[in-house]
Amino acid sequence: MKKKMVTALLAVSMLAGLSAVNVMAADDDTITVGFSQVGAESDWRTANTESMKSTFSEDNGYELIFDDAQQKQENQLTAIRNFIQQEVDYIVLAPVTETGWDTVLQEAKDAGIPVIIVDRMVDVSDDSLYTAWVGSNFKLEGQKAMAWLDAYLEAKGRGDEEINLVDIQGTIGASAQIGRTEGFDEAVEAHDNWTTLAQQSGEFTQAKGQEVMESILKQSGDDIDVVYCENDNEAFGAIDAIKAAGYEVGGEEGQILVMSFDTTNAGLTQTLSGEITCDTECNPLHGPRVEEIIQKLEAGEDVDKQAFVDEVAFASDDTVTKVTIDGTDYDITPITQEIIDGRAY
Ligand code: GZL
Repeated sequence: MKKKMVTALLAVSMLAGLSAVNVMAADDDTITVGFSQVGAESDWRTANTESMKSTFSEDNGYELIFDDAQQKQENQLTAIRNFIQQEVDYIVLAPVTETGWDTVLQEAKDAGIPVIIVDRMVDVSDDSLYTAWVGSNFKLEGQKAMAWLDAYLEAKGRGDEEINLVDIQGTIGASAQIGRTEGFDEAVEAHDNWTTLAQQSGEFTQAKGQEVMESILKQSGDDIDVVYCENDNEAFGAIDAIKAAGYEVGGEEGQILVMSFDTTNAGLTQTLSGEITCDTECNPLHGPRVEEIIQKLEAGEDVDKQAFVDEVAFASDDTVTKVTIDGTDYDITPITQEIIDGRAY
């Protein structure tokens, strides 16, 4: 039952001298969570949704109201307003893009409903409009991937070669796209012999990734050395397009080197085969992390405003097994079937 309704009912019952505590106790323990999810655009998103649904289950003491926004912000705004109307105890938002949230988050704040942001970030004028955020450092993901590329090409004797790169971006304006593109752009900027041939959104989907890759291949297929896909599903589509156009994917000279993000099971399987040469993790298992925030809030404890998830990276071979970003070392682990079998998503 909605916490506020339970509280009001409890007050009325006590005034009327009715012993409604048992009924209240049962209902009062249930925490109602309204979750506005981006959509179902990728394997990563599917794993993220599963993590949230399995965490906020009835057996665990929650009532989860789940809404799939089909990658449209207007659907998320509608869902949040519905959650407010239903007087949920908490609103969890996985925002499709960073901007456009101030008004609706003010409505939630005015209704006294804490909002927890998960995965991508919101860009709001007043950070009191959300209680906490948990997600990834997307720029660091991009920096790790591009540092791996730099070391990999160097190790292959291609450090001074003219390298042409394609960036198949994620949904424009999403934190994951902003950060991964920043990591890409900064690395290209730092290499006089690296050139960005094309940069276009694949919307984090396989179909759009394939469509964009097909178009770029038509224009400059023979010139492409590296394709940086901002998630696994774009990489799956890009690889299909590259092969269909008669090119080879792989890390050797003359092949098109494909990089990716998310380290989903399917992505790591294609890393094991060598079709993806480097897959940088973006961990989707946010259910327990969000629950920890809610349980702390329930207990009246302080929570961190922002919490970054520690993440790793994998490669198809052991050419490069470590990169250093701003003085911190990060392992790049050669992928094995055993690692794939042992991972939770
Ligand atoms: C990253 C997440 C991105 C994934 C994509 O945290 O927002 O959205 O990288 C997903 O697979 O579509």
